[in-house]
Amino acid sequence: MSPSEKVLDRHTASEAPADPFPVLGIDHLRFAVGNAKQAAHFYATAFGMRCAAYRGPETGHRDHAEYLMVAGSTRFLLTGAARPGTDLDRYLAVHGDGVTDIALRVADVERAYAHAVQRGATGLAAPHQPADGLRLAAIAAYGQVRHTLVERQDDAVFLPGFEPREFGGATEGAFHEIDHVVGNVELGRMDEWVEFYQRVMGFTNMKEFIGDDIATEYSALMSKVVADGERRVKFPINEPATGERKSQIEEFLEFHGGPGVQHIALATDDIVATVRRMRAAGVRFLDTPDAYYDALDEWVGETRVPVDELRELKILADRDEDGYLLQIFTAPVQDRPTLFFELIERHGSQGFGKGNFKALFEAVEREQARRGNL
Ligand code: TYF
Ligand code: FE
Repeated sequence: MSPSEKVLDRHTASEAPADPFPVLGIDHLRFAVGNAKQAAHFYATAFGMRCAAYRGPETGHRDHAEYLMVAGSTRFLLTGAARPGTDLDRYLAVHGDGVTDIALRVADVERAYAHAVQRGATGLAAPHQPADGLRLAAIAAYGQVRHTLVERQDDAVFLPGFEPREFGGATEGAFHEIDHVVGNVELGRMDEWVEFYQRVMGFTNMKEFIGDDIATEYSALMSKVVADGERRVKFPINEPATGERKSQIEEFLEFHGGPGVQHIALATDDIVATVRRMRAAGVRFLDTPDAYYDALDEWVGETRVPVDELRELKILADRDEDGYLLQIFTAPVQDRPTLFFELIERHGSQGFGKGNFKALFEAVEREQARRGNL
């Protein structure tokens, strides 16, 4: 950038209206689970996360048992029902285990909530202060997913009633942050939800998308990505596309019982170590045929990891004008073919693995066929 362009940039920046909905990042993801005690054990042993805090009947929180699992800046809040008759029971009966809240950290809850509601978002909880240095509100997103808006001072408690509880935590091969969170919505509604994030949060489209071309050829899905101006939060939104075979998105909608979070991408600095430890702990990843690795050199070239090691672990690679990335996808992590995870190690590329869509979707379809859902 030349000095004159810099001046121009500053000039336009100062005249542009301030971001009405500045998002500082994902505060945490809340998971509704059938048994939080056992889910916490899974995320500790299989994912290498550390339990940091707990609240439940023993701590005066009567209805739910909740475990806070952390890895770097990643926070998963696992919520189970500690008694019958809660809303959680009804959620679980329909949807099974899944993500119910993509909580966003904001600088000013009052302002963010007022802006969101004024722009047409459905308010689920008005701004309130449940503890010192902690202010919360909530708005509705797709399906049963909500966005809790979190304004917290660094010394605030995670949520009221949480007490320290420590177990788990891998010494190596952990991931450190959430890279993106993907939503599946009904046929024909992707653009509505893209528009929701633009209108309500001021998000913009990222250039990577999956259009009809890819949809009809392999996977029968369409996808667009929205992100905040600082690219701290990235939300791809998928919808099914009509093809010859049943879309993987339709399979999700059927088994989840409507729209919901399809996958969570976790960023790691050492995908090889992360995949090795997760495989050793019994996590199953999607398979990739050898032919993929035979051709890899031609379009991706050198990466940090020798191609033989990528082949051994079934890690995918992609390159664009900004750099490359390494990525891999787990099989679904619960009984239903719904939520799964992605591990991603970025080296410059800000994409989502466009070059891998064909290989990836073919692998997804093999899994669908194994379940008899293709
Ligand atoms: O987040 C993404 O866009 C990539 C690719 O069903 C992807 O991880 C897209 C759709 C899908 C699985 C992976
Ligand atoms: Fe992804």
